[in-house]
Amino acid sequence: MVSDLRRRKITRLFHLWDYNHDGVLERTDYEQAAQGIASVLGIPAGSAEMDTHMTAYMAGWEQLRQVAHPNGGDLVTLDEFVAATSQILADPVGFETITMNSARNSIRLMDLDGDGRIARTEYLGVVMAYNMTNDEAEEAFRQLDRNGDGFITQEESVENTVEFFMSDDPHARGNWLFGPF
Ligand SMILES: [Ca+2]
Ligand SMILES: [Ca+2]
Ligand SMILES: [Ca+2]
Repeated sequence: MVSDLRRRKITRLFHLWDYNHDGVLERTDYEQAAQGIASVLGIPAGSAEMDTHMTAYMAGWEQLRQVAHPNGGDLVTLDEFVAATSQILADPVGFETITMNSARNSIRLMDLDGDGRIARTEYLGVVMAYNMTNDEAEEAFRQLDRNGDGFITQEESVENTVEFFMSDDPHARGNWLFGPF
């Protein structure tokens, strides 16, 4: 059972991950997203680093597919995604995996100068690729930089991620993790 607010947030995530925008999640969505991220990060094709990156990313797809379709099946609809995500999050290990991976990935992706935190300019540069307007991106950064010091740290990123997946408070800052919801 998921509240309307959490369903809206998870729906936002579904559409971001539906890379080819055909309304279902499938293996190729994850493969293409993983390759897109690899090119943002400058990971060379065919390298050992690329293997590690792809394996880690595709494990997320396998986990989702197995929870959504324990008896086989390769397409995940929005309803199945909402149900499977709730089920994964209800398990403490699944919860820890999702929140920590998500927080770590967002820092890796956006921390262009490698200082371990996300500056406003780094954030705006990356999220504009996700169909956010400039105003939406500015508002999202303002919310996610919890103490207003101009950077999203690892700790803030973890708190935001936990709120995104678990909070039913419409004013929780972490609701903005993937933009307007
Ligand atoms: Ca798709
Ligand atoms: Ca940085
Ligand atoms: Ca901050």
